[in-house]
Amino acid sequence: MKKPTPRSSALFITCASLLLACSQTNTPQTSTTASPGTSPSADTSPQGSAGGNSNTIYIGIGVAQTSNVALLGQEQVAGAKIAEKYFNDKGGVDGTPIKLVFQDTGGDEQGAINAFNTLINQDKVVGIVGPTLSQQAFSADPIADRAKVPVLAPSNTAKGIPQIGDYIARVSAPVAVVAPNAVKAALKQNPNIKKVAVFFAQNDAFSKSETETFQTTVKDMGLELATVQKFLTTDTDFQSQATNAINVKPDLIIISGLAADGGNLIKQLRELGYKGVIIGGNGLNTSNVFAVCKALCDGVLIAQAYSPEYENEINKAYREAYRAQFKKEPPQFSAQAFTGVQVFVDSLKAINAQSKVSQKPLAELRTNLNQQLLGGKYDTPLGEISFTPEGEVNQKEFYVARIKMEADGNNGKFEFLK
Ligand code: 1QQ
Repeated sequence: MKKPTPRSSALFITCASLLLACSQTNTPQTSTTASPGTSPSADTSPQGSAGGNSNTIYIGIGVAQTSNVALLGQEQVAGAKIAEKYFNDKGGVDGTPIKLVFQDTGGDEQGAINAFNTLINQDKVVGIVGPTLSQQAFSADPIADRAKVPVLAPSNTAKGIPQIGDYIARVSAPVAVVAPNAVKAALKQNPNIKKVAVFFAQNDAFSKSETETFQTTVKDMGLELATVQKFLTTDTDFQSQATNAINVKPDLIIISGLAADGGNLIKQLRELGYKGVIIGGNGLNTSNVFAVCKALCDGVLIAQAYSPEYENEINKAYREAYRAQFKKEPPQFSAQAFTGVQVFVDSLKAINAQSKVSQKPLAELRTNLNQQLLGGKYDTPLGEISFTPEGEVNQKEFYVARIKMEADGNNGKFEFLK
């Protein structure tokens, strides 16, 4: 298994220091994660067999392994790999191992479309966990839906994702239920907050959806929405928008964007002298922003759909495995990717109890799997979850964390608020 540290530091150098180069979307590369010869596209199993061959079940992981979006996607790869080992150590699907097939989506729509097509047609996976962004899901998911391949969105939180089609469900709770928790926490921290400035990335579907929720929440809570500033996820210079916002003297600034842009915006707001509370949205929900805003990330509030401290057996096992490998607490995006793999595995086991998964034609198995997963209940690292018939996740517990940076700005962590 690849060591995570060199990979993440390489990513940091590429993405955090060379933001301009990195913000251009890379052409997706063939995954280096599926080792040559074991990739299902290279195996000799008969066409149409059950998501691989009778000895292995293939599950697709189509997330961002390159581009700035990999700041989020690399955490998904980590969570999915922990799930693969965890479930295979437990016997896979009643003795048949699972194998994850990784296809890099890069950061844009075309990359996600290419990865999904490869997973569906070449790798012949039973289902797909992916893509990373809602912006990608709105383009790639319809392809899986038309091919009748179940998709579990591990991190797509925009409004409208489960409604893309019958084969699309998500384990990532929508912004509409997660984001308002951060505004409540900000008011608890500072009850004198009155004026709010909101920022959002206008070229990203998730950011547009999340800002709608934030703006509605602000108004519903009787706060003044003093200004709304727009930017692009590819921007690195926020001087004019930051100055516009600071000029209205806000007590709270709320940012809906992604990790590199969001981190830079926080940094520039603080450098320009803003001292009030900052809320970051889900796109900033990664310790990879620490390298961008360093000590200036300190204090930022971010709502969470996962807590490492959640008490159940599977979270304990997942948390231990993650900490052993990465020497830090597991992040939300890893937990959600783990959960996506888990829902597929648990559902495959339930199907297998009725009739042998390994003997089903692939098309039939994909359809059975979609029906089965929508009807189940799952005890996951996110807590107990289930789905509405449309594929929306039912989840009970949400949290808010505050970024705590060490004074030198080199290390930090998410502290969960009580
Ligand atoms: C979405 C998101 C992103 C921030 C996930 C990485 O929530 O695109 O829906």
